[in-house]
Amino acid sequence: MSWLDRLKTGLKRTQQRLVGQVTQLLSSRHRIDEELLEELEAILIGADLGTDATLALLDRVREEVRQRGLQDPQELLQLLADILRQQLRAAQGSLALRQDGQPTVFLVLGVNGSGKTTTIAKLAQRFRSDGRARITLAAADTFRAAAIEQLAIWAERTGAKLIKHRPGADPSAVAYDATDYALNHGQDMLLIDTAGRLHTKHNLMEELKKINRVVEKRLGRPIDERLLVLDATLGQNALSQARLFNEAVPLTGIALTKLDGTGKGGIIVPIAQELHIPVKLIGVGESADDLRDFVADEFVEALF
Ligand SMILES: Nc1nc2c(ncn2[C@@H]2O[C@H](COP(=O)(O)OP(=O)(O)O)[C@@H](O)[C@H]2O)c(=O)[nH]1
Ligand SMILES: [Mg+2]
Repeated sequence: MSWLDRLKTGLKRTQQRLVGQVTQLLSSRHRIDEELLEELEAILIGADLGTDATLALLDRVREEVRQRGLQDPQELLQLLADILRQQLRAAQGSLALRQDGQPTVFLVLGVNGSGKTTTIAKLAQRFRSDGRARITLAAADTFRAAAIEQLAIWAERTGAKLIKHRPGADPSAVAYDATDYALNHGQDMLLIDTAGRLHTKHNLMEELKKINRVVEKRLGRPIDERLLVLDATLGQNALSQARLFNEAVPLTGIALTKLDGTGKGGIIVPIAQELHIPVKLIGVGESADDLRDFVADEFVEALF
């Protein structure tokens, strides 16, 4: 299956919930009027664009309808796709990969179950086949023994070096050792896995700040990507989660996972509009091929 087909399949539920409803509305009407636009607004808010993003979008729609003198409801679908494409393009970003021979370092963050460890595994596979083959994985999620084991399995499968300590050990110490290893052993990539849950939210955020600080100190430069893995099935809650993490550790990118498991993929619109953090990766399934760079044009094409 081509990537576009995978993406279409992955976005099927979002497509039905968002575009399906809009199409239905438009075909039941004969002209564009305020009542139609209000119903459109309700659909978009309900399809996880939320109030702010929807109102901003509808402002643009109204303006274009006026300027272009549109009357036929059928023309609204194309207009909507065009506006969305523009907005999502502004939020598209690509992964920062170093070209100077120094290890590229990713700190991967997110709540439990969002997909951090599997995202790391998928990235490791991809980097390996792209010729960035010397990869170190850091098991800085020391909160659960199972998390370390899971990463160890992926390290073995992808031929990566694993740096780990005992369960319960200081995650910053793991991250420090891994950074040290990556610098001393000519590694291409260092991918740091972190915990998504501690006894309190405060502890988690303090721990993440410390990991970030310790790694950057050892590197003598900023980490290349501080990547937040966000579960798309959370819908609107993904926004508050992103804000929380961003306060602790300034994020450089978002990986939006599990788009295949949800009709809530519309959440990418407020993520793009309100967070000002580039979306770099999207995940539409469990295999390595299902995690790709986010490309706004592809996304909109698959959706519409
Ligand atoms: N359907 C689907 N499942 C995913 C995706 N990304 C991750 N998962 C699954 O989500 C579950 C939790 O992932 P994991 O990496 O362990 O989350 P972590 O706790 O953040 O490390 C696993 O079963 C993954 O296979 C995705 O894009 N689509
Ligand atoms: Mg994990």
